[in-house]
This record gives sequence, C-alpha cells and structure tokens, in this order.
Amino acid sequence: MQKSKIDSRLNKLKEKLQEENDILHEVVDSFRELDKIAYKLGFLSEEQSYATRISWWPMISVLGLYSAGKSTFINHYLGQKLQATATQAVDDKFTVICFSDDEVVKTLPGIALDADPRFPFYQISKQIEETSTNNQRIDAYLRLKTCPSEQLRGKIVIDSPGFDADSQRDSTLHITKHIIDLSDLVLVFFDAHHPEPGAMRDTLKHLVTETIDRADSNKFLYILNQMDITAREDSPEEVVAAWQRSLAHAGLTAGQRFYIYNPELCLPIENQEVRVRLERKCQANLTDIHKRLEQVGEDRAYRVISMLEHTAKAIEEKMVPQLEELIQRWKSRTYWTGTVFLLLLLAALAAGLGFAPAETRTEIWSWLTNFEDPMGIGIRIGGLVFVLIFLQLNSAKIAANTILKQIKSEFEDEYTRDGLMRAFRKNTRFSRALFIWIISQPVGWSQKIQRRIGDVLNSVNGYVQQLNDRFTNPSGKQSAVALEQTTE
Ligand SMILES: Nc1nc2c(ncn2[C@@H]2O[C@H](COP(=O)(O)OP(=O)(O)OP(=O)(O)O)[C@@H](O)[C@H]2O)c(=O)[nH]1
Ligand SMILES: [Mg+2]
Repeated sequence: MQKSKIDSRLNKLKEKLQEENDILHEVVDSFRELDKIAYKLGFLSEEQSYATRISWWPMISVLGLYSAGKSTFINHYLGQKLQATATQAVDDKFTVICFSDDEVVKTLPGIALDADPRFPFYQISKQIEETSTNNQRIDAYLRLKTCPSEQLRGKIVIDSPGFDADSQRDSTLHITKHIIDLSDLVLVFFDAHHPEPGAMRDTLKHLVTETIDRADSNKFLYILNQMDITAREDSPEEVVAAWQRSLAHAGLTAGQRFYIYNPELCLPIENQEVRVRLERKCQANLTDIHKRLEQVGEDRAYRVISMLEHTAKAIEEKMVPQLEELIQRWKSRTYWTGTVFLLLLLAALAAGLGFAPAETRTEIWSWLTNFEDPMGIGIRIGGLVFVLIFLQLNSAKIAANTILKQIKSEFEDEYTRDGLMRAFRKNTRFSRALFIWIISQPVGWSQKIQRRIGDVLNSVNGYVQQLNDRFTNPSGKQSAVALEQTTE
C-alpha cells in the first residue's frame, strides 16, 4: 500500500521532469535502484525513497519588506503580469510559482502542494496546522500558480507576503524559515524609501541577523530596490550607504548586495549625470541577479546527479562499514554478556551443589558420568545445548538493545540514525542471533548488490557527460570539432 504510494509519487515526478524535457527523469530510475538496494540492506523502509529527500527543482525565494517590489521584480523576470502589485501591502500569502506548458495561468490552493512531487512541502502542512493558533490550514498561507514563462523551466520561484513592522504571525515565520532552509537562492528585498534600520526592524532580525551564521549564507542576495524614486531627491550613494549601515548594524558585513530599480517603472530623474550613473550601475546589478537566477537552474541538474553519487557512495563507504562495525560490536558484546551469564549460572550451580547433602552430589555426579544409557546422554547433551542457546539468544537480545541505544545517541543525522537502526534490527533478529558466530557480513550485502551500486556510480558519469553536452551544445547537435574530440 505504502510502497505503491511512493511508486505513484515517483512516476508523477518522472512525468513532470519529462514535461520539462530534462534528462533528469532518467536519474529518478537510478535513485529507485538505490532505494531497492537500501530496502534489501534495511537502510530504508519500503515506504521511503532517497528520491524524496532532495529537491528536484531548485527553489528561489523572494522575501523582504512589504511593498518593496518583490512581486514587481518577479513579474519583470517572468515577462508576465502574474502577481498582483500595489503600493499598499497586497499579499498575505506565499505564492509558489512553477512552470507549466499550459498557456493559461492556473491558481491552485496550497493543499495542491502536498500532492505534487515537485515540492518539498508535503510535511509542512501538518506543522502549520500544529503551529497555527486558530486551526488554519495550509491554504490560508500558501497558493500555487502555474505559468508558461520559459524563465521558469526547471525552477520554482516563491513570492512572499511582505514583512512589516508588526511582529509576524508564528505560522508565517515558520513557513519563511522552512522556505529559507529549502531554497537554493534567497533574494531579500529592501525598499530605498526606508533604508534606515527603524523601518525594517523585523526584516533585519529575521532575514539578516538570523541568516549570517548559516553555512549556506552565500545563497542570500540582499537587494535595495526602487532606487529610481530616491534618486530624485537624495544622492543614490548616500541612500545606499545608509542601507549598508543598517545591514552592518544588524551584523551583516559581508554578503552580496545589489541596488536596483525596475526599468519599466523608472520615474524620470532630472539630473542627467545621476540618471546615467544610476542606470548603468542598476542595470549591471539587475543583470548579475538574473544571472544568478539562471545559474541556479543550470546547477540544479548537476546538483541532483551529485546527490545520486553522494547517496550511492554513502551506502557503500559510510553506512555499510558503520553497520559492519555495529554488528561486530554486537557479536563481541553478546560474547561477553553470554560469558558472564554462563559464569553466573555455573557459580549458582556450584553454590547449589555446595549446599546440597553429600549423597545428592554423588548421585548427580554418577548420573553425569554415566555414558551407558544413550537416552540419558541425549537428554544431557540436549539440556546443555538448550541452556547455551537460551543464554546466547538472551545475551544477543540484551546486547542489541544496548547498541540500539548507543546508535540513538551516537548519530546526530536523523536519516543516518534511522537507517542504521532499521538495518541493525534486521541484522540482529532471531534467525541471525541463532547463528551469530558464523555471521560475516550484513544482510543483503552480497557481491551482486555491490555490483549494482557500482553500476549506479557508473551511470553518474554518463549523466554528467550528457549534461555537459547539453550545456556546451544546447541544440543537441555536436560540432565537428566536438565530435573529433570525443572520438579521440
Ligand atoms: N518607481 C518604482 N516603483 C516600483 C518599483 N518596484 C515596485 N514598484 C512599485 O511599488 C509598489 C509595490 O510593489 P509590489 O511589487 O507590489 O511590492 P511587494 O514587495 O510585492 O509588496 P507586498 O507583496 O505587499 O509585500 C507597486 O506599486 C509597484 O508598482 C521600482 O523599482 N520603481
Ligand atoms: Mg507582493
């Protein structure tokens, strides 16, 4: 049941990828192959898939101060008037914008994001329902729009409601954080009307101060927009300097900053010198931002393929050796626990015999050393084997439980921890505990499986080659020179 759910989700994912004419749909099959290997080894349960742990479409989120021009920027980039814009705060929802061949723009409720494999949002609805104070559902915060703009192929853009001086609702902050975590690129918009810190306290706190120490801080682009308006009254350099000071005040001293205005909305600037200077700089900045947006699309295919390679190598070079080490630990712990139990049992028997009357001791001894009665020998050997197996199975169980607790505290990464625990349980179940002394490798780790991982790793090279061909030669036709080079 669960398995067919994951199958249909991945089939849908392939369909969507194919729609965008991308070689990535083949990569889904390679992820599926790794899933099957992981099911055998126990690292994944059958309702899980490595393919759902990565974002197949890179996400670009546009966040920032209210009325800073976020929606206007997106419309300009897409070449479509997709999002409503106004001088008043217009939007209180996040809009997830994705590509569709369909000429008609479709707006769907947030719940649609749950069902679509393109979006890594499917766990968030539950969290929102939990954090929201008045039981609001995901539809109250998110909507989905499809748009046929070529710029959107292979990407997802998220427009967001503006931050204002009032403190944000918990759910909005929660979604913002989730979106920031998932995004490949985050554009943080400021408004050149208010470059000073007072007007944007919340924005600075949530979108600047809290992002500075992140490992992925280079994905943030800080953008001062609507420069044309201020240039009519103040010197643009002073406005930019005031903004830079606010950012520095919030703790941001490095990071990529840009100042721009929307060329379609630019108000006339009387001072020609200022106009030319500003136009040149803002145009260059806008081009740089657009380049970064493009880059995200191109990087994405390589990134997904490198995730495939990373996952295959992690199974082979990390997970399996870790599991082998845990199994060894289990064997030696079982051995010691069993030995202690056996010694305790012997000590108890010795003590029992010590207290028993002399005749009983002699009787037991003569029974034990009587090798004439085959039935009796059988009972004695059987009894001994039974006691030893009983001790072994119990020691193995106790040892396994202790090691499971150790895995829980030793591994911080949730996926590694859960995978190892699941595989370890599979390796220490009853039938394995019975033959613990002859176990040499983890369940499922056969030569055949190792070859299959090797095949997935080989396919990575093939995918990279196809991608290189694509980007160096978008039409798909190889030039004579390129052909010569590849056949050499
Ligand atoms: N002159 C000028 N006006 C702009 C520029 N960018 C946006 N605007 C105008 O600023 C107003 C606000 O723009 P929006 O795009 O709605 O701003 P937003 O950030 O999406 O606003 P919210 O979604 O409400 O937070 C609109 O009236 C736009 O026409 C610009 O660069 N120059
Ligand atoms: Mg808007």
